[in-house]
Amino acid sequence: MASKGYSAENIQVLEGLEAVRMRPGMYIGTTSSRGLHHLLWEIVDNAIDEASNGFASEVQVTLHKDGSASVFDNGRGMPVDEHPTMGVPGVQVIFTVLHAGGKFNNENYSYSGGLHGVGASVVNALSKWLTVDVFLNWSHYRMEFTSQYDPAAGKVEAGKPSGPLQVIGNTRKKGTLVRFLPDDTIFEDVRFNGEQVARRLQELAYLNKGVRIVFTDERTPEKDSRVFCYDGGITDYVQYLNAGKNALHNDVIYLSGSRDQIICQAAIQYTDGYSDSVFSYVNSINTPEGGSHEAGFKAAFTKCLNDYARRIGLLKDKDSNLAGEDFREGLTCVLTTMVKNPQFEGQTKGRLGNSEVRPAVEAVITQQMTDWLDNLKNQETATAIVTKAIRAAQAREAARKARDNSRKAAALEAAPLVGKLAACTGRKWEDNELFIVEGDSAGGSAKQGRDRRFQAILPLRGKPLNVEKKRLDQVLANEEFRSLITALGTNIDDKFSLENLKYGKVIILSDADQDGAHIRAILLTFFFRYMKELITAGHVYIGMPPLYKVQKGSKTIYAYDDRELAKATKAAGKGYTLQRYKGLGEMNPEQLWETTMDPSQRKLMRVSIEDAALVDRLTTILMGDKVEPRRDYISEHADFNRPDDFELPPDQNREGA
Ligand code: 1YM
Repeated sequence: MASKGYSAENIQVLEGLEAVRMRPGMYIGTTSSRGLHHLLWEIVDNAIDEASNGFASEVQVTLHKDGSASVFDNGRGMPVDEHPTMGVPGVQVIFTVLHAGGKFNNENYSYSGGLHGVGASVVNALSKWLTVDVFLNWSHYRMEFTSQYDPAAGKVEAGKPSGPLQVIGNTRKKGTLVRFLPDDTIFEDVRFNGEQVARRLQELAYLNKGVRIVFTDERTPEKDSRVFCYDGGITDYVQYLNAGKNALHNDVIYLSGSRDQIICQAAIQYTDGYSDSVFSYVNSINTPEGGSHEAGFKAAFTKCLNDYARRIGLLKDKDSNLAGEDFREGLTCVLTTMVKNPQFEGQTKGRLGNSEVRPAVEAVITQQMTDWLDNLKNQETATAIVTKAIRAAQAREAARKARDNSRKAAALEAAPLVGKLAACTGRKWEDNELFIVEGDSAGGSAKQGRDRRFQAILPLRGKPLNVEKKRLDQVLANEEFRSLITALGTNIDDKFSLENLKYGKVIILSDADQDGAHIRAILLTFFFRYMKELITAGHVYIGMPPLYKVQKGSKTIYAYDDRELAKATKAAGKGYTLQRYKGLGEMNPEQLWETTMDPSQRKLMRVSIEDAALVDRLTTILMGDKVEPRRDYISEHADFNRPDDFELPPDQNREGA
């Protein structure tokens, strides 16, 4: 009986993991680089859970030379005793049964991220091999799994134990070590991006106060190793985000509390800037689209400050309340919440849906913020915040007038705009593309080379205004941006509406030099600050002109980076000519079409905001007025040309390939 039940369960187990390999997208969303990294985050999340629940103090993440990744935590160690119904060790269940996480769920684990909720077994199913070492009860245990073709079965056996749980020896260590090699027959690209991994680990370290996270990239010649550990948690995070800015007050405001089992923390610091930077998280997962927790925070924050402004007489009876956005000008805030069963909604699952969270966060923030405002030692800062908000309200009114005027002006100036913008003839906005091209001469080539049925060209004369240092009314006074806004049709800032967008793709085309990088950065900053949804909805792209042309006889190969150049010259053999393109202007219309505009051949990068907080910090550093952080950043990242160095992690879109 027992042995029959055991083998039946075994069969079911194997079928389960094979389903993951049949439809990986259903479990990890995509098999692109993002999906690959998702495997690592599944394991890291388990380790961080162990630490945030107080059982582990350190998490080590290592990218190995052989392409595998490993994660270690010094916690309790995964259970190795026999599972009551499965009859196999706990670790084996965890790695071979889909959604096994739920079986072990108890009070301690009720705040897990659960964005995809797939767990360790999915990582195993999508790996060539996976090993788990458990250090527990003074013993070192190991179990190994492989996914490989079984000729007898005529199929791939997914995540199958290579043998039983072994006892390797004695140990003083405690914890769990998981190492795995992603399967290159599943993923388009199996190389982990060290920078991306480090960035997320740093974020996790800020969100999990006091946890020491050690990141090592053994693939680099120097074996890069970095330690992230922040005793101040999100307070340190806010200071880090404000690194390039002038803070209005030194002490970060820290609010925390819980209500109805919802734990909530906020760290707040104002700067003399104008942007509104609220970064919210649920169970350590970023929610760039906001949701009920953010709504609760904003409502409470605005109400407390309005009440306070009246109490101290900065707002009079006759004055109307200040708007939430006025209190958020120059605000940097990190808001975290821990929620059981979070529901993520929206196109990119970046918004918290749980309605019970709003009143809970609102209550915590109201109570905490009221206490903070009542404290005598905070009066100076509190007054400065209200004064700044009053000025913001006045500026908002001025901007509204400017916008109305410029709307009228834009209508009057329709003729010169048409002269600049070469519109396309197609009527379907989704298919239409707007190329924003650096320089009149490249603009001319693009106009001649394009397919006018769906490609429109907007040439930019010289460098556009650096919007980071400007207010909305000044941005609107700038002719380059006015023609861009009019061309897109969406309007901007709080008047932005994606519904009126006239182009499915907005493509930035600039030269591969410092100037080009700067123009690109300015445009991205503009989109980021005033049309964020254009980016989050995936409409912004960076065109990638080739860097080299390798010609031999009548055969031409274009190379888009140094790796491709090496390949091209090798393929060409002896006697080729090499041309390095310094600017778009060096290409004639046909070449520009072939290499950069033709959807079947070109390379585009889609711009995404994966970690908006760090992007925001970088836009400030690169575009703001403090020189020093900018110089440090640029000298650290010498090759400033490629957009990934701007750290807007783009999804590499090899279109048409
Ligand atoms: C390197 C990854 O997974 N650590 C880890 C995992 C678990 C435990 C301890 C643990 C949990 C419990 C009891 C409990 C578990 N994870 C799972 C699952 N590090 C890493 N450390 N004893 C040990 O929850 O009561 C189950 S146990 F399923 F989520 F993977």
